[in-house]
Amino acid sequence: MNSKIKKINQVLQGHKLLLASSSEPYVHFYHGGEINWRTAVGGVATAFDAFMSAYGGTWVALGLGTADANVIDNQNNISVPPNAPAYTLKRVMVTSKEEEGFLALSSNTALWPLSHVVYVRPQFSEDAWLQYRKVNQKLAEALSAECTQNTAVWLNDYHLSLCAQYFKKLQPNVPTGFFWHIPWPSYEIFKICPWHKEILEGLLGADLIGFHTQGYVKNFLYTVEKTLSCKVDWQNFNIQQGNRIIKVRALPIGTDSQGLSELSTAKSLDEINTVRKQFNVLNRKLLLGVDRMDYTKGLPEKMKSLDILFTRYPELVGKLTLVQIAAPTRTKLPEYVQVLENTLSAVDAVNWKYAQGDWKPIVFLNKFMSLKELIPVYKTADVCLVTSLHDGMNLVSKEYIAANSGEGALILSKFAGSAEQLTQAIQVNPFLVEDIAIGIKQALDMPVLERQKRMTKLKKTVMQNTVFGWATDFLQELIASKL
Ligand code: GDG
Repeated sequence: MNSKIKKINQVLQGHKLLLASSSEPYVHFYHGGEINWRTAVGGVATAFDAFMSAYGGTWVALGLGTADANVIDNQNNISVPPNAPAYTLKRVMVTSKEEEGFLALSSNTALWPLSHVVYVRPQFSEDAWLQYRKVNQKLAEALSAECTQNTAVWLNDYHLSLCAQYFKKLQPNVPTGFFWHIPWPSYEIFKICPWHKEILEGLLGADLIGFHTQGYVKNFLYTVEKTLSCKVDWQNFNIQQGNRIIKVRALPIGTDSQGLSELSTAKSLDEINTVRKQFNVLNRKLLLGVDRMDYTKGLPEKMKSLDILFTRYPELVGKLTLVQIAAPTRTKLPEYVQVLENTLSAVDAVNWKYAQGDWKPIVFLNKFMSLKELIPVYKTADVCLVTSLHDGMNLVSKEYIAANSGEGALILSKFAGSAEQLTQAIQVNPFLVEDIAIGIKQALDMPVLERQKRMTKLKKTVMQNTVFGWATDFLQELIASKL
């Protein structure tokens, strides 16, 4: 047993771990009459898959894939990863009405835009709220059915905000942790949600509530203080509700940095050259973006920044290529259709204006690439561009650092949670497109020694703050809260 798993075993003190999130790490679907599978896109699934593959345990999630129901056993379980089984995925099945209300309306068009300050208006509907409550209740019941004598439960993200309260009614003595993976907005914004009180009460069912930054913790505590009649202990960041103490902690998530670094080190010069040839950057700088195709990630702004860069510095035309991998997500929602259109028209405008010969400034790939496929690209990229308008943490910024050769530069939005830790990155305000262009110029002009120096410090930060360390700290706080 390796040391990171030993440590988690120690802190769990014999408790069986039950993890829950709305999205599942592996989705089964029909393709041409055959059953196929794919990994989920997104930070929560990626981070926990590394952790669960190493630790084992049970992960409870909604089974929304078209073939999900056809591959589970009579307990709704399936062993995953499909090609190297290491832990159990328990799928909770819901009706299409429940799915629509829960995901498309209540979560993705309400709580997601509400929590990210990017000026997309949240939309609320009574019926969606009803389905949201039902699905949270179903998940709580599925978790309760899995509980044995010594179980610890870890709930994840804004989709499950009512689950802790429902679960505690069924299993009052089971240590229950909750991690909110996106920003927590100010009280003035959060109270726009017609059910803000119910959501807070739901979250306070947990014994421990985690956020990525101290700023989100403070926003949350202030929201609780203004909304509910409980006492907030600002010195220790605890909430007192009756005779219960609920801990609220800033615990920034990390990546499997060591694993990524090892996989990256194993990539040969040939593989790096293949990436350079594939993107036509053998003698050019490779700029890289990896984002879900989401309006919070600042993709139109990133594309437009190249126009400003080339207008100000025409000598750079032909000298660099931005490869943007934009994984499709929530594709049926109008705001997502719109941001894809805006991004594509910005890509076309830049490519039409500056392309010459066999070179074009932006290679835009609206597709999913697995983390394994991303590693050689992370390793090769001279610059990584993360321009989120608002982001809970942003794991891509950390993955790039872990997998990069050591001479790359990271341009990072000031409004990503990771900006607090990654202080040697070139930090920009993506609401001002010129600032992104200035950041790119700074990265390109930076002497190699300074890039190496910054990257060495960034690597140290990322290596010291891994997903395993994060999970260990969270579980340690959780188990301690019940002692
Ligand atoms: C939420 C919060 C927070 C793999 N292939 C692709 C791809 N992946 C993986 C990346 C990375 C993950 O998806 C994306 O994680 P992020 O953290 O960048 O973003 P969200 O999905 O918005 O995650 C975020 C996170 O939860 C964890 O708490 O950091 O703030 O919003 O691991 O390797 N990603 C994309 N294309 C691929 O082809 N975009």
